[in-house]
Amino acid sequence: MSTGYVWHELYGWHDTGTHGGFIPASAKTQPHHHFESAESKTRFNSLVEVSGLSKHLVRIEATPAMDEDILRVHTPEHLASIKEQSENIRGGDAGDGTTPFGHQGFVIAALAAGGSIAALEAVLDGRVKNAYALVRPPGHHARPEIGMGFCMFGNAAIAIKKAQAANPDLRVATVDWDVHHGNGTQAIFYDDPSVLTISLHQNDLYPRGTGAVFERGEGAGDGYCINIPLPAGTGNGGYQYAMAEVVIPALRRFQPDVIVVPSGFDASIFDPLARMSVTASGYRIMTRMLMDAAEELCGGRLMMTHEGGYSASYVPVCGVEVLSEMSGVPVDVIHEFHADFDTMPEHELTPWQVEAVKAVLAEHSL
Ligand code: 3YP
Ligand code: ZN
Repeated sequence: MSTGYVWHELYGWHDTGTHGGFIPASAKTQPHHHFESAESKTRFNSLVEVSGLSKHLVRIEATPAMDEDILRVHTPEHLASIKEQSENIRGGDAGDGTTPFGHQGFVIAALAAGGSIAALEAVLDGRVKNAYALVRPPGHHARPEIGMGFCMFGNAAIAIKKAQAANPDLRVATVDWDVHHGNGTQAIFYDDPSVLTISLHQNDLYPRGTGAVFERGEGAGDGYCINIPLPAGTGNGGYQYAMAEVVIPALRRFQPDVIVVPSGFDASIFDPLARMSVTASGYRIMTRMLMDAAEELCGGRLMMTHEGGYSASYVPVCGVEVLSEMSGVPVDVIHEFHADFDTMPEHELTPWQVEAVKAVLAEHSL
């Protein structure tokens, strides 16, 4: 069966303005890109085309999320604030001062949430076996009342809530492999036992002070939130160990109907915003592991929705490797230079990575 793919040109038009990274441009900071610029994503989409993958994928059309979809996750105040600032010719900020958007930014943010919705619906309808929504702006940091960390609306959460509105019995597991903590998705489902949220992230990178092992859900949701903070420097070996020891057993215990992956490629070895060392082949292997789990547990149903990843040259390679694995369509995008990065010493599992994973196993009796 087939793999769905979402991209819309407007995702490349989400305007984060001129910054020095995330510092606003000024007489002290020469205007340059915001970290969350379009480039890594437009180049990912370009490589999907040029690699030949796109003709084997099922295009899924993104339509804007409706207000009622956004309001299943966000407060009316947050939605109103985005809409209002969106009218401003200079746009605005989604809440934390580092999440800028341009004039009519609401339209693009609603389309990003809508892309995640469309991809999840296609998987649940059985139109496709699995799907990748290459959306922008990202979503996993957005909390009900505020946007943050480059995220305006919680794209994955909005898609999940909409699917559950149509089918109240739907059990969803999220496996967030973006290098940052999926704090927004976590907060939205914190007391909800129907959605298991798992986040693998660099320990205490962003947001600071969230994503510790002891954050495990509350009330009826206690135990249905699993945080896997990994030490800086973790490479393919540490990630695969965490997947095999924690993620896969937790998925087996939960028995989801579908797996949703907030997918950032900022744990990659070339990312400027984090200090991990995952390579494109590492992402491919993690994809295989999730596909096998999905096959075993939920008819192969797997949806990925794009989050971070800031290496304009490497994100496309990681992304296309993931899509190639998901679709079973071979691609030839790995330059021979990449082999060197797959054999670096940081891919070996270390005792302190084992410690970090064991702490999660103990917390969750896995
Ligand atoms: C947000 C502000 C500082 C770090 C940045 C992280 C954005 C991201 O990729 N989140 O997944
Ligand atoms: Zn990230």
